[in-house]
Amino acid sequence: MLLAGEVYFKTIPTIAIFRKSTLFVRFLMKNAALANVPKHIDHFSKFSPSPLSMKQFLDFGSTNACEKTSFAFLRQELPVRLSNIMKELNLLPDRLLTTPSVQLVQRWYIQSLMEILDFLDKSPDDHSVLQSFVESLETIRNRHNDVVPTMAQGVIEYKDTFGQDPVTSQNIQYFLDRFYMSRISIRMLINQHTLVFDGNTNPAHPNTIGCIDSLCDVTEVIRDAFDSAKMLCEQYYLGAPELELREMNSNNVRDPIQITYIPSHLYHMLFELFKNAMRATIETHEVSHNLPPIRVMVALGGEDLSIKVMDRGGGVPLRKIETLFSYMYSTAPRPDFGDNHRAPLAGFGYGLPISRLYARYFQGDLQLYSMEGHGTDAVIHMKALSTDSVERLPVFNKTALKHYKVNLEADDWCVPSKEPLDLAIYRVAK
Ligand code: W6P
Repeated sequence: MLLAGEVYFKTIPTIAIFRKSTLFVRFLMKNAALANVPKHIDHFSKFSPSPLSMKQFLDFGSTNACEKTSFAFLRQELPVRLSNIMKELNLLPDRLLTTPSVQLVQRWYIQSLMEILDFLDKSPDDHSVLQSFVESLETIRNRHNDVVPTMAQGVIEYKDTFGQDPVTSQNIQYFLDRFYMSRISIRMLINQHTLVFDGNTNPAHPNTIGCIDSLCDVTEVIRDAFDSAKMLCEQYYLGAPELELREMNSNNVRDPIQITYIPSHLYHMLFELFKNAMRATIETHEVSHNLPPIRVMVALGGEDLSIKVMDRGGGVPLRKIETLFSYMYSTAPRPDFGDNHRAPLAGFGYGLPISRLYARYFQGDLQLYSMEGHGTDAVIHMKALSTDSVERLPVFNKTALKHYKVNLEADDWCVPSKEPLDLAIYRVAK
């Protein structure tokens, strides 16, 4: 192929030769860069990611820090976070790693890593460098928009070929929880940098820096999320339960409940919980005329801010609660919703496990307490103090590595037998 090209060059005008050869040189350089990627991943994965606190995020957006500082931090920290998780991606079982979907995601990560590494030898004092950095981050963010559905497709491809079993499900759960947490954190860094340094401040929200609101009005977000879920619910079911909201600010009963938080993350979690609560309520009260309301309790203490969403939707047996958070058991091929069959309100995709990751990302949690026969309480716990709100990040180390090694040892809990034990064989002669 190369020889044929050389022969061809001789017969075409000089300008075309020049163009062809630059393209060829670029092709060679791109491949050289690609060949060095594993070395870079090895290098950057030796560093632990540096978790940021809410205060540090806010400082990057105020007078304490400047774009140059943020640039210098990100061109190191983004490769560290990318490389740490790329190491784990590489440890997935071959049967999953080699699916077309997972291969595609892996190429996106490699491409994005290379684009950021390009900035390592550039000067933070050059204004055009800072500008093209913002543009690169925006390109990278868009490239990774569909990571979640693409990985879900990979899991479907795996299930179609190999079926599902508890061990694989557990391994996929371990990996995807860490992978999506890493993704949430990387997008957070990118969003903060691009929002803060695109030159516009948001006059409607003077308390916001990037996507963080230092006075996030929790009650307002609850009402917004409820109203959106209610609109969807009314479209599907021609009715929706009402909201009954109570709040308790133990610090000062009269004060509104406000914390430093990312309103979009809180909205995402609440919207998901409300959709589930509404679906359960409607589906267990179809015949009855009055639906029991969804009751929400918000409590602010000295350490925690908790939100409990209570439905009377019949509940879920304890055995099935874990599967609500399972990536393997909750991925089904998206049904082809025709004109008169719409997507169900809730229960498809990764809504709950990813909502739990949003809660955990800043040291909180999301838990379900259900009573089959009655209803479900879903609780979001968040840190009330911005000093406690620090990113919770996966790190690739020996402990993580162990999780990817096949464990052939027997479990340390008995497997319950399906057959009742025949006590006759233990009967002793008198
Ligand atoms: C249910 C199942 C569920 C999941 C998440 C939140 C609320 C509910 N209610 O029945």
